[in-house]
Amino acid sequence: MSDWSSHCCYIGLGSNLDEPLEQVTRALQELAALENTELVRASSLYRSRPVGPGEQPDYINAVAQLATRLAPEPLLDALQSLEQAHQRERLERWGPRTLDLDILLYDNVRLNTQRLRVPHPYLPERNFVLLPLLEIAPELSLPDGTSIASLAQRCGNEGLIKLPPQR
Ligand code: A4P
Ligand code: MG
Repeated sequence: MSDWSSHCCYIGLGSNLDEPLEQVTRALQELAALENTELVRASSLYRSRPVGPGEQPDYINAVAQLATRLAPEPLLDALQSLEQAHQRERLERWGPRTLDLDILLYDNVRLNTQRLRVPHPYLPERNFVLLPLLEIAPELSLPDGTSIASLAQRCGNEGLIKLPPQR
């Protein structure tokens, strides 16, 4: 679907509750099935140490590249419906969750509205986002020209384990 009306975007997936490997694997299939959207590429799955409050289980993270005709807000609506379908409950900020779907990048668009900030504000400091991104898009840069490779190098790979392909 890579025609003039489709947009290139990157989605961050994360889960640390109720069989996280299955949550993320299923979410990748669900992204592929979204209306007006194709899954172009998916990273490996990564196990990561939690960033956030208290004791929480490790996360499974991944990044997906989509080609979509959805504008950013309708895309966010679609992602939030998927989160709801995974029985996501919003209990506390950065707390444990069955599925978190973040729009990391959407073409070279910059948005800063109440509902949507793109590029995702924490992208530059999170290795569990940067290393999967680097795996599927090694030449990628932020809208301001900063390369993902340079950010990934700065973050390092502490607490992050790339998992072998799932059967
Ligand atoms: N929102 C704004 N911009 C965006 C965007 N680019 N993509 C708004 C998606 N949503 C965006 O999100 C709150 C609101 O953010 C949404 O209603 C949407 O309008 P949320 O998912 O309900 O809340 P949250 O996820 O708890 O907060 P936040 O600040 O989005 O947290 P993050 O950044 O998603 O981080 N540790 C590891 N190892 N791995 C993880 O994946 N994830 C988090 C959550 C914390 N620690 C983690 C991980
Ligand atoms: Mg989120």
